[in-house]
Amino acid sequence: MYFRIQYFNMLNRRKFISGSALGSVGLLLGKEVHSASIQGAPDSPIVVSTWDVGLDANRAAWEVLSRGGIALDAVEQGVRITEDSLNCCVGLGGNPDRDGFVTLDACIMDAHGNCGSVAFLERIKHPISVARRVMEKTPHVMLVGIGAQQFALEEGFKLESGTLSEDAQRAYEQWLEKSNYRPPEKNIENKKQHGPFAPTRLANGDWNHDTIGMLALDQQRNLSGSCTTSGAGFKMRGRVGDSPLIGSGLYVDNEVGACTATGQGEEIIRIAGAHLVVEFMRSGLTPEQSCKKAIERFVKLRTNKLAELQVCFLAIDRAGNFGGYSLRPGFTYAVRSRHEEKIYKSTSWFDS
Ligand code: SD4
Repeated sequence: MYFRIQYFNMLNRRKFISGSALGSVGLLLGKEVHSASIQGAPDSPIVVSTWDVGLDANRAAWEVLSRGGIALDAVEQGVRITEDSLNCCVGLGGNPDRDGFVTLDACIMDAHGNCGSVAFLERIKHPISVARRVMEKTPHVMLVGIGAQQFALEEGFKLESGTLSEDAQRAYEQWLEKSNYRPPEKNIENKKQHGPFAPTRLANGDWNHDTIGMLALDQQRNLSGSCTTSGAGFKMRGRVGDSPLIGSGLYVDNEVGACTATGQGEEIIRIAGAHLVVEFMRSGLTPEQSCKKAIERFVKLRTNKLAELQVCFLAIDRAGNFGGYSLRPGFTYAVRSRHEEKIYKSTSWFDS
């Protein structure tokens, strides 16, 4: 108990150092660092999404928003780009489970509390679009596994081959050498910084993540969100993370704001992360303050288990103000509005 209190105090001290070190706005590695929620544009639609891959996804979402389209279409079209990309781990190009199969999770939610979700879905290219069909064409919110696949096929989606991408095949073969639950200890520095959910190094040298969460506010000032992932690499077969769970990986309340999460799904589920952040915004906190408070809740709950974990939140309020916060450094998010197209680096609880 004593140790835990000491440890918690130590974390608080570290947090203080982190907060003061990043207390001002500046430019780091070409990415803006900030310590307060960023003001959105009252005269512009806006889309925000997790990680650097969000930049391309935002472009597709912006096509929809800038033409006066609805946020729901924007968040679906946006993340489809990421699901499509072979240079990305989000869709079928992602890392497989420990049995060698890629299984996908996704969910979508609109301004009216409508939501749809799929989990443990195999050999279907666009889980986000299947999630939308679940929302629009069934009396249910969530379909999983073979039932989700059957529904997708009935809806005209194509059954893909199930062959692993070159990057995933390489990563799987490396993983099989040790068959540890965690990804190969290939890049220790990267893992130290990001935890087990470190981005994967692709053959072309790029770093990439296995998840994208996107939030959009359209011209009618309606919010929607989407989240899609291949989940944790080399997970147990049947494992489902936070990303398809409404309230954990994604939540939208049109009167308040929206949030999406990324990082270790088990930890995000434990605190119903995205819903928690939205509730903090409801109480009057800014998006970034709300994300930070959810991380603080998590730290308190998991004080002695924080080593190597990463949990990140990204939120937007109904006025289009946005902000993010993560447990450890490394979380980035992309923003697109009439006034900016950029990647922000979020502030974090740990400074290193
Ligand atoms: C999951 N939250 O399946 C996802 C993983 C993730 O960046 O976000 N990775 O647990």
